[in-house]
Amino acid sequence: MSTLPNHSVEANRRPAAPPSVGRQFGSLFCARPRLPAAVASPHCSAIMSRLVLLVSGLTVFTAQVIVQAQLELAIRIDSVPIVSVRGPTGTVTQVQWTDEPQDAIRWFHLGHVELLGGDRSLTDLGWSSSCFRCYRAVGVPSTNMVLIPAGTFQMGGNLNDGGPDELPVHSVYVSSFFMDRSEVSRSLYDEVYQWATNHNYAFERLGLGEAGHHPVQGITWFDAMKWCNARSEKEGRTPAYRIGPLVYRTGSEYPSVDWRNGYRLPTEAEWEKAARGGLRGMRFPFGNTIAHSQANYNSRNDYAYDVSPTVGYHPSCDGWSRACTTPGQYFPDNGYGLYGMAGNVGELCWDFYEADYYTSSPVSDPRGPPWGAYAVIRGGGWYEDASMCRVANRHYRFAWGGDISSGVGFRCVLP
Ligand SMILES: [Ca+2]
Ligand SMILES: [Ca+2]
Repeated sequence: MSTLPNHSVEANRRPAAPPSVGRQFGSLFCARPRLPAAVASPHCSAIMSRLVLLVSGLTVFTAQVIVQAQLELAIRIDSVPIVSVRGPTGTVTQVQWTDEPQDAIRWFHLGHVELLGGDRSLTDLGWSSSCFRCYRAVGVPSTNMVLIPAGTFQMGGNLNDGGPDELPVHSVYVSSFFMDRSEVSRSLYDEVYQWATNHNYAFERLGLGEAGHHPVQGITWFDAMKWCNARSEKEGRTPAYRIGPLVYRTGSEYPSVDWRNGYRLPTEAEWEKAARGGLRGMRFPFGNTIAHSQANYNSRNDYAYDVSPTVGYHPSCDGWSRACTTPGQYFPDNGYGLYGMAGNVGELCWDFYEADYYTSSPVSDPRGPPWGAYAVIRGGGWYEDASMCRVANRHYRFAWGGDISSGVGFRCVLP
């Protein structure tokens, strides 16, 4: 095992997010050995393996209270980088990496660390000795959520293989948010549902789901919102959805949203940015092609980008002679650490669906048209084809009247 040379360092402070918009998660401190100036540019270089990176000053969430806590991070390079995090006991942190620190959204998920006193370490097995990487640690509510960094992305069907409602491709700035790593599971749904019905909530339907660790499906749009509120209240958070001055707990009405608090459905823009996982202009969360090794969907021969050697419903369902869901973390995650952003169950969003919304949507944190008949669904489900699983694909369902679809579930975000 080699150890880092003991050398003097120069601190070089730069902002981690655009300073004018959105929330800033502390600052990235790059400390580097005294090396030629050319080394400072973020390109792969063998000499970069000598870099020492330090990150601190990040936001940690504890129930409703936002507290500032110091997270210290240190890198040691043996055969691969070993990232150590130090901070207050009980803090849950997500370690992220980037090879382009100047690009706010390209911070990728390395892993979670729960601080239990003393240093905790993660090994970056994806690193190659010729490549430069920066790391940072950010406070997250739990290991079941990841931080999606603030920044601008290109929203819409950039590959001209989708519907006209995916156009025009346009730049959208999205503030940072936390997102569930998986679709809401049947077991989490039932647990919060049980708590909710004992605390003055009333729902239109019972959630369905093939097993506890499979996604819940067959829920109404309004039940999903009330459930988000119940999840918030159960954890001591301020709920997001209100009817007038009241917390939204019963009925089937269109609520107002407190965007600063509580679990809620993602906006369509938040969902698409998260699904893209920090990649630029790709068709799927993991690249430009899709196969049954990557997602649970209905494979056909209709699309060149559907390269699955097995066709029809996912082979894990064959024994049952029917379509099915898969456990929430059955396939590899995307760059942000999210599972199931293509297929399994389609996911309800907050926005009303409007086919020409992109021609007039705001450039910063768009939240959909003010009224509508249909709710946006994203990501495609086990019964749908590869085209429906594209990150740019827009789909919808009647929003009103207790309407449900088998194969549609949701996941929550938290500001
Ligand atoms: Ca999904
Ligand atoms: Ca569509």
